[in-house]
Amino acid sequence: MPRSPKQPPSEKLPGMSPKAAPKSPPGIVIQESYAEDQGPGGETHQRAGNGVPTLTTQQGAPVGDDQSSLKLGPRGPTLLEDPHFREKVFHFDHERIPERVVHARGYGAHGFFELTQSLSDVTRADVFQRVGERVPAFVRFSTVIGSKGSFDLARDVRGFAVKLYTNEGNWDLVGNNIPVFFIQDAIKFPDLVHAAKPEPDRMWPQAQTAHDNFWDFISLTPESMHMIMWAMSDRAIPRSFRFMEGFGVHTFRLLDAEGNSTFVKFHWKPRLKLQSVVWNEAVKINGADPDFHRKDLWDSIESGDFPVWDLGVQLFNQEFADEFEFDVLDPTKIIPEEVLPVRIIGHLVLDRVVDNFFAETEQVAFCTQNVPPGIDFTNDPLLQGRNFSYLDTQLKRLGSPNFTHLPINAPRCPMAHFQQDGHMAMRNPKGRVNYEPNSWGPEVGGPREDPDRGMKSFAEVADGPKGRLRPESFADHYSQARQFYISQLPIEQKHLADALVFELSKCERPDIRVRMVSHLLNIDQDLAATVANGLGESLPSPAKSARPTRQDLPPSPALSIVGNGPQSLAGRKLGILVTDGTDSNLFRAVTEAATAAGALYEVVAPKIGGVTLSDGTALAAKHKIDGGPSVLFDAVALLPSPESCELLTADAPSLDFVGDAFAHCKFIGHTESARPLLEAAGVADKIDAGFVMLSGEADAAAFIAACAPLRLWERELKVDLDAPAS
Ligand code: HDE
Repeated sequence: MPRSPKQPPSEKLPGMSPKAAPKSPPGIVIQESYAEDQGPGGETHQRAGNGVPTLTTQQGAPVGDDQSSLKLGPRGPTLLEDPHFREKVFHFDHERIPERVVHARGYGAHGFFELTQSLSDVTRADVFQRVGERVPAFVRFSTVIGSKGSFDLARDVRGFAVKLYTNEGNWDLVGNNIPVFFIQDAIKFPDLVHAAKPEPDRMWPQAQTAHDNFWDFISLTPESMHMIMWAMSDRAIPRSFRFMEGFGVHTFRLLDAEGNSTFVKFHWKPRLKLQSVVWNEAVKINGADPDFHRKDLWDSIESGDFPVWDLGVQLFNQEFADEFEFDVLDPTKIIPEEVLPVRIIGHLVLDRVVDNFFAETEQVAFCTQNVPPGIDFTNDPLLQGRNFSYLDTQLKRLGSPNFTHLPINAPRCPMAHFQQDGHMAMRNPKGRVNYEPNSWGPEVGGPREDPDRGMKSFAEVADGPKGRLRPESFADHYSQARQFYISQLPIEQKHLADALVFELSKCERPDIRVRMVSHLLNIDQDLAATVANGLGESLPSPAKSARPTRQDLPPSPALSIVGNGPQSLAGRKLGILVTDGTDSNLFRAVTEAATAAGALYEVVAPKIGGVTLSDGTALAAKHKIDGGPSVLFDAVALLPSPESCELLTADAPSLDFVGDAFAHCKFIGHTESARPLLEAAGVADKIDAGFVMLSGEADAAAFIAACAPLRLWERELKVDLDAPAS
């Protein structure tokens, strides 16, 4: 086919969905995240005669030469006297602060929380009083085990830490995307984390629980079984931060002005609904794009498609707590939504990426103890331990008790106290008085307590023997694990068993694998049988259990991801494979239908320079085929021209593109001319409801509509290598 001359890049059609102008957050005053150094006249730069900003040292001295260090002769020794060199390298040597012991790899963004239903009947917390009022927010999502430089799609719990800058102080709701935790008492946290992290002699595996130490600890810690069900489910491999729930995990208290308490559990629910990837896909995403999640968040915010989570609360009183079948102080238990509905009271919108990763995302310091008046703690032993740990860890990481002076950590409301000095003190009080009580009068003497507005704890009466104790009411470790398992759809149960088999297959010690299966027997017989079969082990006896597993807890449909999926491609991404000669009308129709559905698209082509469409238009590519594998997309469209398709049939990345999309149960739109590629990829004889023929422009909208369930899970359910022969 004759090629028309390519147009210069600036005139190309875009290779990805056009960028919308980011909306500015309406109605909120956001403090600049980084104060600029300014001269006395407000100028930010010294300038050369030609107006170009001048490079200076930290002391403000103009730098004349930043290319070579000071030497004695061109080939002579470097002089220690060189102040610019010494200052520059000294500063570089100290650029890193210790990464977080856990949750080291994270990504943050700014936004706001807006109240839509007042809670003034149960709490005096200022943030919950006035409907329609917004407070600024900063959120940091994270993996738990991996180092800062690890990959995004590790099988892991995700941190969901929210800082709300309320009018009465910062509120840090430091939660996870899973509503329960591995352990019941904070004293076991160092053991849990040591066991999960790379083994201390060999220092592997990175960002993975698939190793002996983790499963050794877990199989000796029955209280972790409920959390293990969640961690082995697809919740631990989310498609992106935008498609995850968040949970405060612990039971907290809300307090009204009289000090009356209402228990509360906090939930963040994504407007785009839940979605996860499959494990084989996660493994490949980690290779293709280790930054998959952070880029997803950045791209969505930068394109103006701001992610939104509703804030829900489960509110209950002491009577409910007394009657509920599990202890509400036990962080390994949930209260099913079907038992106690989640009431939506507001939403969180993320609408601004950070200006500087280090200053904001790395230096942000969350502390569970940061609660404003009207929100209080319970005696959950994990929460109590966390309240010590987070403050302590910030001192280690940020190096000074003045970490609250950093703009990202500073409250946005007025504050006044007598704490002073220390490393890097940046807010230094003026005047003579730095103590109280004092008799200098209100103007000179500084701030005073306010018994009416000030923090008050719930006046709980506590009594009992001193000792290292666990309540009897924490002893049932299997019933809710079972409830989670039976609440999953068949495809989710399969993934859960696959994950256990995968992880335990990485354990070198057979006794650890078998010990885990003995716990699974207390959760569900079929699950245990499938995992044992997948491992090639015979079934052991069930693990000794402090309480029999309850068989009467009903499934909780709210716990399924697939059952609560989106039914729309909105917010998801379509990968479009094109070549020279691709039908321009069809390409436009597909992109228009995707955009109309609220989906993004990216163009994948044999060359990054792009292609020439059938009408002679030049089309820019976002990815070369081997850099844009189908694992990066939620659905794919194969639109090669007949001439160019032949070339792709011999190209391994092109075959993977198709084969993986099929294996990962994705919807595949294709032209008749793509058939040789389907044949070469070995899927032409497997055409099912997940394939949509794109014969012409009229089919584009139907294809995008067909993608709404996101995956055709029947495809995967046809085979299960782990299941015992029936
Ligand atoms: Fe954390 N946790 N944690 N954790 N955690 C930290 O604090 C700790 C726990 C969670 O994006 C550390 O600032 C203890 C539960 C998140 O900066 C550290 C215990 C939940 C983040 C710490 C727990 C979490 C952290 C490390 C057992 C879900 C990241 C750096 C009692 C509700 C916050 C830091 C961010 C971070 C201690 C258990 C969530 C070491 C002792 C349960 C989201 O202080």
